[in-house]
Amino acid sequence: FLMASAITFTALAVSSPLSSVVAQDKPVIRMSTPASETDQRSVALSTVFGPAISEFATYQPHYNASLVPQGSELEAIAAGDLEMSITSAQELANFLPEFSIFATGYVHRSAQHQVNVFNDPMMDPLKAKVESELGVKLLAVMYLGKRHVNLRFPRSEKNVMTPADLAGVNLRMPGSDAWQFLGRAIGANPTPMAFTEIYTGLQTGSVDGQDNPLPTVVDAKFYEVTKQVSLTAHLVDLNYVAFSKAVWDKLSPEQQAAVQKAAEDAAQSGREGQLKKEDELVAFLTEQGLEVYEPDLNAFRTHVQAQYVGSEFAKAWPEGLLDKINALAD
Ligand code: KDO
Repeated sequence: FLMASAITFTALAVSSPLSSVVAQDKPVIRMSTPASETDQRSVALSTVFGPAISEFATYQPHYNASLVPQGSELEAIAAGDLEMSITSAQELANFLPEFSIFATGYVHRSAQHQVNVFNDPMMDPLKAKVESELGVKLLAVMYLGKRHVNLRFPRSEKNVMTPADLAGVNLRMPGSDAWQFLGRAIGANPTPMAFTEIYTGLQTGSVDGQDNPLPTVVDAKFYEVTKQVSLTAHLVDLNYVAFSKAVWDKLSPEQQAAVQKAAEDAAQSGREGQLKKEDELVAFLTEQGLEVYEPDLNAFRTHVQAQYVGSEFAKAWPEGLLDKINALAD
């Protein structure tokens, strides 16, 4: 993909019987994600975002990190090798450390809280920085769900009620500092691994478990190779719809407005789908023989928050931002 140009145009030369030649150039919007085609965010983008922009652009999704490896999407957009992705606060924090605030355990409280934070004027300087430094526009916030601890062991072997119970547990977490810190903050021994390698990692026992929201546990079939979920809800997780500013700047104001609306509508549709699945899937997982239970949430929250206070991450947070986030409604 490194050879590709900033925008790939499909040039379609049509010879009409009247002998005029019509050249129709539509930018192709390549979107790369580690998520599968059936993930609710993928479904929302292909059924809502793609059709809404089809008059002037071609939405072209690439799933399972088949185009760009997980974690390299922002660089790819910045280099003009990709037009779109759904990126995480953890990935953004690699470039702009202040984004780690949104990757911190127990900061976002719900899907609606994420939306209220994203739409608040407090986000404007952060969005502007992502645009000027990475050439990426953050168009909307997508709901990934509440991340829980999902282990290979039955509860009789490992009963996860407090962070102390995760001591020595090799928990796969995505490979960046903000993710690894969160893994340690919940008490585990985090191991970095790409999303696409988790299933095999769990199957072979190279990791003891992983953390993801229930819809992902089901979509990626992790339930086939694990025995329990402790509903820690340590991160109400999100992805931002990330769009190339170079492509954006070539669109007309009407097209820009259409892309913006399409992203917001897709995010809304994906959020509804994901919330519904989160509700339904405890029953499904229980039917599959997994033990799904609530730990001592107060113990987790208190421990995690204490790890962030005074950390390198917290030092990068703009003054007063955490208070503003906390003050917003759910
Ligand atoms: C994961 O690797 O565990 C993660 O959940 C991290 C998210 O930021 C996001 O990239 C997600 O994977 C993928 O979209 C696959 O669901």
